[in-house]
Amino acid sequence: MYALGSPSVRHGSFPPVTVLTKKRSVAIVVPCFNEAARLPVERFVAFLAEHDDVRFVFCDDGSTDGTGRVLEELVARAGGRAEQMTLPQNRGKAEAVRLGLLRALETSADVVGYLDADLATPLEELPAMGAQFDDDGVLAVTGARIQRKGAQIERRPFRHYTGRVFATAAALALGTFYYDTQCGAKLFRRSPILDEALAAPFHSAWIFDVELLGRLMIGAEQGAAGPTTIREHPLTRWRDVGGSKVRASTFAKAPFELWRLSIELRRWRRRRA
Ligand SMILES: Nc1nc2c(ncn2[C@@H]2O[C@H](COP(=O)(O)OP(=O)(O)O)[C@@H](O)[C@H]2O)c(=O)[nH]1
Ligand SMILES: [Mg+2]
Repeated sequence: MYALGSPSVRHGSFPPVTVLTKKRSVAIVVPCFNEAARLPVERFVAFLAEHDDVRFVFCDDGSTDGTGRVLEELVARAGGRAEQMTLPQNRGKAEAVRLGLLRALETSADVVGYLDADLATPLEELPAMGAQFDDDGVLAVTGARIQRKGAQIERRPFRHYTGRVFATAAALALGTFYYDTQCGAKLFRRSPILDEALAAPFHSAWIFDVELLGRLMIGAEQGAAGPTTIREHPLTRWRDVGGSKVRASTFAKAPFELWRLSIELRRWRRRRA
């Protein structure tokens, strides 16, 4: 067993040695909408067996394909460190993630977060992301899919290039540099700024990640107590998994959604000031 927040090294047959000493507990929300055929149950179970400081909150968002039964099996094999939340009707990823994070904050976890059910971001990326919280000023760590030598970022060219255009527009809407707002892997430290950011449903469905980051940045700017640094973590591996539920029409709506979001964030800033 070794700690999620502390990458470990193995020395021959000796037990793993923790390199970084700050151990913390992490609760990760996995939004699931009709994931019965895709959910990599074995990978979740194996990861839980190796990391005793992590738990998962699977949020079944009104699935109609038997996802609930697959999750029941997973939860039964998780040694008490996975739970299933069931929303009777489909509320969309944004609300499923928000409700899941609120549930995760009811546990004793120091860090909460979310991750796509298809494990496009592999679970093995989490320890390095979690280790970033060793710096007490860090509020959030988000995965960044940066194509570069030495990394395996497998993304279809269409998604890559539309993603780059969107990311640039999202950074402009946020008024800051941000490489990749849309990666499905994000971690947050328990803090008053996070509580505020999750207090009300998001206005945007598909680009709620940008809205959440915007709310956190506004909280930090307005001097709320606690950690304020948001870090992007360049992933070593990421893979576009087939079976996506995002329709091509969604990309067409992106500019309009971003415009609406910048108005909404201005309102949020005024309300909190
Ligand atoms: N709760 C919820 N999750 C969804 C919905 N649509 C997609 N997801 C989840 O969002 C994650 C990413 O979905 P995916 O279809 O792989 O999108 P893509 O990788 O961005 O193309 C997965 O965990 C899905 O189960 C939805 O309507 N509700
Ligand atoms: Mg996916």
